[in-house]
Amino acid sequence: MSRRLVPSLVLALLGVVPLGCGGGDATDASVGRDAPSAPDAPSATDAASSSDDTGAVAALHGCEEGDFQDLRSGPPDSRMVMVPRGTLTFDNPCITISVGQSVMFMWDFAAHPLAPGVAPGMSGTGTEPSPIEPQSSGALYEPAFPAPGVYPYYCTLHHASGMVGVVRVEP
Ligand SMILES: [Cu+2]
Repeated sequence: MSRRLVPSLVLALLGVVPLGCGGGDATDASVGRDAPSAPDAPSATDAASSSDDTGAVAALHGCEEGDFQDLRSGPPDSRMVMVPRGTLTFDNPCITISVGQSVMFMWDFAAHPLAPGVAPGMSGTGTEPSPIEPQSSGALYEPAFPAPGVYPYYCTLHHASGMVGVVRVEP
């Protein structure tokens, strides 16, 4: 059901992305099984299944090189991250934008407080300072990213369940 909420652009991009964010053997198996039957959104499902990953690979918040959705050339409202209803995941956890662009974080921040940086217990390092500021109320937050870098973020309540993401900002 959550896949219906994924923007069509993301679905289109997923068609050329081999793997979601989870990595590892389980991801390979699930993608292979799901692909023929439905245009699934592996990034959303894998974010939940990656909660057991301990960051053994050098992927920040589970986002490996091939996982990043390139949103640089789309319209502004394509650069969006949401929380599909009934899930503890971000629908678009690994995205690439250009310097000067912004990202629309759209969900209930009281239910899923947003924090910048690497989630507790996860490995990796993000670019500092991060333009992402903590949010604990409201439902729309649209920070601009004026400097290139890799900016991780997470839900302070559910990061252990996979509510983590990364905005990669290219020059
Ligand atoms: Cu949450």
